[in-house]
Amino acid sequence: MIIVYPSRHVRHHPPNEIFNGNRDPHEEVPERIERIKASLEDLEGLHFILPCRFALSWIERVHDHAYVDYLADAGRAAGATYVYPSVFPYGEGQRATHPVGIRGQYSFDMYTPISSTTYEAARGSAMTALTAASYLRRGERVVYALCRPPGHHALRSRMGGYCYFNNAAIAAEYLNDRGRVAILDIDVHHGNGTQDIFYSRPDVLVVNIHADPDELFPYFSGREEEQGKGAGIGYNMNFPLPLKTEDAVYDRALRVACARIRSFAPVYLVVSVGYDAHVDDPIGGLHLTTAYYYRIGQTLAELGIPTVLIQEGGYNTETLGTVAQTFIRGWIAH
Ligand code: SP5
Ligand code: ZN
Repeated sequence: MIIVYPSRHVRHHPPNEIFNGNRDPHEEVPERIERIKASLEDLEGLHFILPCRFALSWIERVHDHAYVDYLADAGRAAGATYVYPSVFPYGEGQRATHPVGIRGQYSFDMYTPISSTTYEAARGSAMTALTAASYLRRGERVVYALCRPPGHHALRSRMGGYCYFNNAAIAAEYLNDRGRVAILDIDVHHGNGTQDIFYSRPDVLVVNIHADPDELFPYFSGREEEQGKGAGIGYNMNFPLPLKTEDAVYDRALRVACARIRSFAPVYLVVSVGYDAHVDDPIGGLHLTTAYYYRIGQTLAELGIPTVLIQEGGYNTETLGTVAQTFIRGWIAH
């Protein structure tokens, strides 16, 4: 198995997030990916590579050019300080080069920050996903992209939920040149960005298993009745689960999700892998065990579809490494 690791992600490290008016420590830290990588290094037969460069046009197959530009510009304006959509003025010595309303136009939440390092990190994360996808197109069966920052909340032209570019959607678009692609999202949060990007499309199936959005971020999407629109009706599927759902109930949803993916018969599978459905995650809400991640790995590998794994969330830096390693061991052992 090839693991793509974006070494430059470490430069994106927002110290805080502003949530419900509080300045909390930021959960989406560089250590997440470092822990996962370190733990995977203990496994035999994995090959670690750095991302390659791809044209920006691959990102712009998914994201509006104006949004991509904004992210770069606003980052330059912010400088070294992290700027939050809900905090204005920007900070000492900083000048708003964009009216604050523009920030609202390009954000769907109030706490995902930008600094001068964000654009480069987000681009590197997208390149990580593209690199993984390119190995798949060259015949690899499974490639794991350790993307950071994550991507599945990012809309065509809005950031949010710690996400800037939608890495899974970018990989899926790249792979879609060769035929139908299915995306399965097992992050505990609903992948609203991925759903929205492909909502009208019958050639990309999007399946999401997540905690009930009445209870958990992103709150405004992820309901069962969201099934696609126009030509895309029937090609979006949501499995919202009650808080504290344990392995057995989750597994029933996973099996229905896999049956739908099989019937869709995709050429490629993209999995948005979050480890935040784990019982020990600080911001999740589901109660999956470490051992169950072995079963998830096995179950997905058994689909037998060439797969790119895209890292999304997972915030307990103490357990992340073990959970990721267990998931990959399950995959390899299937
Ligand atoms: C990719 C991904 O998993 N994004 C998740 C975004 C969820 N954001 C919710 C923010 C609320 C958490 N803040 C609580 C801080 C407690 N220390
Ligand atoms: Zn998440």
